[in-house]
Amino acid sequence: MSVVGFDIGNENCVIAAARNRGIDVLLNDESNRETPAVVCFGEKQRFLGSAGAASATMNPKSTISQVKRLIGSQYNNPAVQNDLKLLPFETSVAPNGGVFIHIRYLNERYTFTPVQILGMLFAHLKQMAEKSLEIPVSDCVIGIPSYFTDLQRRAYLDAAHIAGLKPLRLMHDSTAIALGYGIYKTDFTDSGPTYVVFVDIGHCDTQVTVAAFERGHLKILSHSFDNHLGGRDFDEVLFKYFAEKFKEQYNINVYSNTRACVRLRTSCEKLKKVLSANAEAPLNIECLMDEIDVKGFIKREDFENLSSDLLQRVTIPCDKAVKDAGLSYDKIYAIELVGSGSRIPAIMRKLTSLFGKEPRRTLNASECVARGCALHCAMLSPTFRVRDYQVQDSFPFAIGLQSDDGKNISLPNGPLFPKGHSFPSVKMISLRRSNTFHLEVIYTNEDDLPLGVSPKVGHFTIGPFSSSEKEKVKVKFHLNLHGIVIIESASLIQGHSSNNAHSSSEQTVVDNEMSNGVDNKLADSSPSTTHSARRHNIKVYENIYGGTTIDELRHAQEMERFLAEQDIKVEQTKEKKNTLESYVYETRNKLLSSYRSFATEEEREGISRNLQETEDWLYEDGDDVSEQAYTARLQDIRKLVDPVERRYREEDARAQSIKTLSNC
Ligand code: ATP
Ligand code: K
Ligand code: MG
Repeated sequence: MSVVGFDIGNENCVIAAARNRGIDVLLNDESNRETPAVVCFGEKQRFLGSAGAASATMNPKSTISQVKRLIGSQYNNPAVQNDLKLLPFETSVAPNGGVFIHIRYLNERYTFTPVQILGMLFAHLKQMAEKSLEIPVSDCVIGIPSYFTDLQRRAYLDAAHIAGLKPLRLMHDSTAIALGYGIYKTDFTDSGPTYVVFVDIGHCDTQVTVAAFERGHLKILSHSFDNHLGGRDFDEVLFKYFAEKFKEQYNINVYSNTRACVRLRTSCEKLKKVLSANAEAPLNIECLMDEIDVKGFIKREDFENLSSDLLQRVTIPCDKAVKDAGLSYDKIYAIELVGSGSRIPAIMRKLTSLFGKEPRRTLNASECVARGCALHCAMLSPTFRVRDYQVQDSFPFAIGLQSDDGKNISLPNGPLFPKGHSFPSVKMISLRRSNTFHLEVIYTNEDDLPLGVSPKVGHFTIGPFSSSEKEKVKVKFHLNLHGIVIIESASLIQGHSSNNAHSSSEQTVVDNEMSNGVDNKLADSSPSTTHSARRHNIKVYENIYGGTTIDELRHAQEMERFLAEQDIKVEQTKEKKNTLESYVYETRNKLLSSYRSFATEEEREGISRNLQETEDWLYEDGDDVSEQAYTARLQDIRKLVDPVERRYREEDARAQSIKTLSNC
């Protein structure tokens, strides 16, 4: 059984797998360890991953990148609108409030959801992993940002299902990183926890996590983030700088030309990387627009000055994470810097002055998330034995309940799941109701959420049932392994129960934390009721705001199958065409050499003529035809060539046997 971890980045994806000897990062077709998170719609087939990135500047409008930014997001969120400004493809608002992506493909207009696009990427990565491991891949652990909402988490699961993957867990990126860091370390003492801060700067976001390590155990103390601060923002600083420069210098407005924008952004990203290792760097783009070649130049110092606001912002989530963890800077044992966006030298300097010590880079900056996920997958998988290690994660948002009338339901111990609550976790609440009722699950503190994100999670209908008087209803909530809230069950407790004494206080809560998340069997430790009580299960219907329905998911799966078949068909046709082409060249050569004495003059002429006709056909009418047409053409020539080939083989075999005999 496969044991795989996926890190889906805004820019790069990494796949790691557990094998006998440890965790390996899998290579893609280009033998790279990172695969661009790109889906490109070509003329007749999709180009995924590296192939997609290669055609990005050619077809900007049909190349989808950074889909992770759009998944499970509301189109009208101003933050999403800002992201869309940087992306060249066409979008609109979907009926559920999400994002629709519009593409011209196969001479038609196609509309996809971000879930579908991510599904395509997952399918590609799955295929890559299968090719590399030579076994089917389905069980996996997938890294996600800790700030992902319920909806984004569900969207990830949907995308994975479209691709035929079975995620055992969606795991917070930095929890995966902390696991990879802690599990092999043996120098943690018993004299108290060791506190480590993980700073992950990716392409679009920055995540900071504080973890406490003890022997055989890690506990996440806090997660914090800036989901609008990453390498991309530094590219944008350069982009704006050069766009202005070129306006003055060459009188061109890059903003008015999609392709020029894409090319300048790509060049600025390269330039930024050069500046990480050099004090200055040039920028040259041929024919950027209006047939003008542009030349530019920038010093690292100037780049750092232009980026001073961004650099300052890196400190904010760091500070918050340490505060939320209830620690002071002097308690921090180490700061571990990961994510390729952190390779800008000024970031290291900024963090050194913030923490009063230099961050380390003990982990592999681009692979640690995928490795941690694969490790966790091994821990969850029955087929692997991993050393005993406890991972206790914490959920970054407080989760609460509202009743039908929009009023907050106050529970004795604060929110249903308070901020920083460890999960997976189960809570049982008791309410007194006489009829079908509704519960709204919400994130109670909007300030903690990413900008513009709706605090509404889902609407749950509990019923139908009715009773002549208010009865006790127990609802069991589960903040599951993925960080998704579900109602696991609801039941009506009828008859007198010993607890009814305090029925004036409406709710009782029982908190049932789960250990390492592996144990799914939950003991019902609710207050016991007397013998006369009867228990009936009540139906629960969930409506997730902005979620994908079963029908939509089924449609998405069918669409993915259709698109994948189309890709295969195109690939097979290309192969058949290649086979025919090679056959033509090989036969022509053989006709002059090995076959020469086995064909009559007439046969040779006939074959030569056919070969020439086929070659001409391949350049003209036969340039782009069906798989069958290439096969039929090949069969036609073979009819002429096969008799010659047979004679040649017979003679060859005779010669061989004579040789063997004479050797005896
Ligand atoms: P995210 O975590 O936001 O989803 P990701 O995981 O794909 O994205 P990473 O691969 O960690 O992101 O980092 C990509 C970013 O790192 C890009 O902005 C890239 O330009 C930047 N980057 C890569 N190498 C360097 C370098 N040498 N110097 C500066 N920046 C770099
Ligand atoms: K990555
Ligand atoms: Mg990342």
